[in-house]
Amino acid sequence: MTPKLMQRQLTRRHILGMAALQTAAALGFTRVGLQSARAAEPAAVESAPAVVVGSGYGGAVAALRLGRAGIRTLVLEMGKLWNTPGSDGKVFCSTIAPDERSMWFRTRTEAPLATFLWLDVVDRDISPYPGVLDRVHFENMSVYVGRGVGGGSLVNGGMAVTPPQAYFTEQFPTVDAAEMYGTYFPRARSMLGVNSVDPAWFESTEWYRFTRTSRKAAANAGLKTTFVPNVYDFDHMQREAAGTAPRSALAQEVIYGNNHGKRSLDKTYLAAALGTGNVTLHTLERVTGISRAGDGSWVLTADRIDATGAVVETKQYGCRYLFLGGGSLGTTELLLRARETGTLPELDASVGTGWGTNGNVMLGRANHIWDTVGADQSTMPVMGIDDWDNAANPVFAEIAPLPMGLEHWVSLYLAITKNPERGTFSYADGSLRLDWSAAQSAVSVAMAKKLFDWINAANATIYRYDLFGSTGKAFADDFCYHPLGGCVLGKATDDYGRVKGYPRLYVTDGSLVPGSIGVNPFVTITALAERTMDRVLAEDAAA
Ligand code: FAE
Repeated sequence: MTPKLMQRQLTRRHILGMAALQTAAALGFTRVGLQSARAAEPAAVESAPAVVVGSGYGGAVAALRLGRAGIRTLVLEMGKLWNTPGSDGKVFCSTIAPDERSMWFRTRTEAPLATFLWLDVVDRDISPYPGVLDRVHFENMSVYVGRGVGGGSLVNGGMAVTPPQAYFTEQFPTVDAAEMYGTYFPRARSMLGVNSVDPAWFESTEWYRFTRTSRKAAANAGLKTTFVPNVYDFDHMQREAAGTAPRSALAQEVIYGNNHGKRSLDKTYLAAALGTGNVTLHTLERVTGISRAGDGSWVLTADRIDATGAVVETKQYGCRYLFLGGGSLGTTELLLRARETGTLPELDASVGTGWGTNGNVMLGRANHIWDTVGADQSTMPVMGIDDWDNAANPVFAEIAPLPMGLEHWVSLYLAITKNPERGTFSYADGSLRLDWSAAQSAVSVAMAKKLFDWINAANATIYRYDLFGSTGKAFADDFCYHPLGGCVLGKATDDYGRVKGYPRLYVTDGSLVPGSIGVNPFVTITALAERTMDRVLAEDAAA
């Protein structure tokens, strides 16, 4: 096949995959595949050569590469397929008017910024529903994760950052960095649809005034800022600004989903995976158990839930190859449960260890009255303060939006610090526990504080104490966006994500990353998954 013909075919298949996702959503199917686009609901696939758990970055890469290799694959995702408009004509709700679609089975939203001027004006009462954003609570840390076809890609800020090679090598000493930076990072960026804001538009548009104001404050402190690519389509964003395209990033949409513009995984990897014709997707099915049959094949138990969260069916699936892409929390929980309940007793002792928050800390600064941030703010971050090379206090701080539709003079940041602390998961009494102390979070806070004390001193500004609850704290030290680790590459698995002790069981998601990667993590997770799939398909397909 000529490259041109191949490209045309792939595009056609990609379009078929998108059509399958759309048709299935419109008809309310919980099973999606090319068959369901053509005919009525297909027969259930109860066994397949390969099963993928979860449809975030790790799961989506696995599904596409298996499908392209001609291997019939079933993807099980506990969240919904987000493609059907609600009564307001929109698939997702905005951050300022959240409804039941916003959060995973809650009676009230739990936004990262809990208060404004110490007032409880941000969160709203909602009806329980399989909404798109979850906040999973542990004793001293809560973790935000996406739920739905596309996982975290549905709710994240789209920042598509490749880590500095030196730090990647520090974190993954046994991985060939030249191959990662020469092959897998470029492949991941291209597949994810990474692009960059036009610098001229950035300098002139009201929508990024907030970023320019933060850049000025950093420059006053002698600090370097850097543009950061994103998967949001910046041509679309410019058309939003011009009034020629429907608004999403410019309409306060992000953590509860974007109705337009964002190249989330359902538009990229997953559409292409379904387009191969070999991949079927079941939604609202939560895998609860993994065991091994006598012939060495895998047996999965899954609960199918309805929109109220009630379990309507408990199903069993069989497969020869099992890929875990449930994310740092989801995959670690499944493996720990299997080890502790004795269904996979040989799992390595390191399963559940090496977990970190990527050093996440959120904070706000109060600008002077003349340093406005603008009432109009794009929800897609495009710049970071890059002080990672400062060996005494390495920090990379994303300049985050706070789009409230009014001027509030707040500069918001998500700092990624080089916190060496690691947490450990355990599984007892049917639930996952995280051993992570407030003192471990305090390490991240101290590093963020050092950088931002410096910025405040250089600008004669102060922190905002009104954003993270009524206690008046300046640093959000009790939640993270970047859970990493729990099933670390080279420890719980071999150097390619093959789980130790169990042939044909693989991990492809953020649980492989040892707690920290120094930048926003999804490009790294995607690139590592691409590397794993290349190796596994070349070596294990006949196993
Ligand atoms: P993930 O994307 O979480 O996917 C796991 C999937 O598995 C989910 O769809 C789950 O519902 C599903 N699942 C879990 N357990 C089960 C089970 N037992 N049965 C069936 N399904 C299951 O995993 N990162 C960036 O690089 N740039 C950003 O700008 C950025 N912003 C963020 C903003 C927010 C608000 C949040 C929450 C995260 C952000 N992140 C960002 C982090 C990023 O989204 C995250 O690292 C990746 O999504 C992790 O990818 P995984 O494949 O590990």
